Amino acid sequence: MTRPGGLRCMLMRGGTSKGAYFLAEDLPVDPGERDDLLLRVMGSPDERQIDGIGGAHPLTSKVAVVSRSEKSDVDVDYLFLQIAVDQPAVSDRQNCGNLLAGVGGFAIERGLVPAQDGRTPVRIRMVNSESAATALVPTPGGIVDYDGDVAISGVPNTAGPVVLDFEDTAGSACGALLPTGSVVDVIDDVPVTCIDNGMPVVVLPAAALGVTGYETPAELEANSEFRERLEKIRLRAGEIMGLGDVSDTSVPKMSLVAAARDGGTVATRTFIPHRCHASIGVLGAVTVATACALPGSPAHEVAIPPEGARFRMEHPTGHLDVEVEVDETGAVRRSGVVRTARKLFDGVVFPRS
Ligand code: NQM
Repeated sequence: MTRPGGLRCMLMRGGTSKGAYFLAEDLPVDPGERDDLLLRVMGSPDERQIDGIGGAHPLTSKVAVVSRSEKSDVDVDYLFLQIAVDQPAVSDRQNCGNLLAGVGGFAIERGLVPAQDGRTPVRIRMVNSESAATALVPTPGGIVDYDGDVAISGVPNTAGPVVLDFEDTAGSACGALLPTGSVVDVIDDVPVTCIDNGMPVVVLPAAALGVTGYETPAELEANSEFRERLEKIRLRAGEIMGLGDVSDTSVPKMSLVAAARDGGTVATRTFIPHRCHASIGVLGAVTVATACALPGSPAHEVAIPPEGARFRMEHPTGHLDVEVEVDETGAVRRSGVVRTARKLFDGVVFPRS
């Protein structure tokens, strides 16, 4: 429902990201009109997004568009849109497993899915990648409960667990888990794995780029020589991954890997793709974990493989645990993660005219 001059919107933290959640019916059907409206809602283009509700960083300039699904085997459709901060650009070329954590609760709150007493499973079609996920949302007494005692790195305070199970994520955007057909490609003398298990990512050893992989995001972002080389590799990787000219797109992401320092599987620093992530994206982490599981990959060489399926991905503000099972042929059996989400605000947003 739109209100005069405004539109219904819920602001949520999903995992380590924050975004505006809309029902599809509250937005224009035409994608061009919709994107123009969303730029005005978020306050883009402007590096401070001062005239909108965006948080002036790619991780807090995100939108989830949710609707009842027409497919019989899923409850809701979730379209993720990345709203550029300082460019007039909206992209649907990637998925977001962090905002996904809020989709189930939002769908229940908006009456798209009836809540059960205890936990409510919400089957979600991730429109960007034509893959599916099931979110288990805490709903004691039939009401979404965001509170709980689960801590995730990168978020102060605890919240209720949202268990996410993914299906068919391999080749989400590139059509194959290993879109170049190889576990290792060499670009600009750097051995890389071009891989897509829910997120197209180029996984590369930090040491081959002359950094340790333990720097802070600010230190890496300040290193312009390193960033130029990283972007050069990314542009070439985009081509061989079948993504075309990626100079203006948010994928592939670039994940540097180094030996774990804190008891985890591997240490990561991820560029998304121009800013360095404060932690790591969910599907990004699933994808890097998959690279760690593939013998012969540079990630496998530096990783300490877990005994079971749980990979602890170290990142600048802690770690993210993901579950990935790969069979002996290198095919992905299953993947999943536990996240938290929280409703921050529910109301009417007024875009600039
Ligand atoms: O990889 C950031 C995030 C993401 C995406 C990005 C994400 C994912 O942390 O599933 O969640 O890689 O742009 O929200």
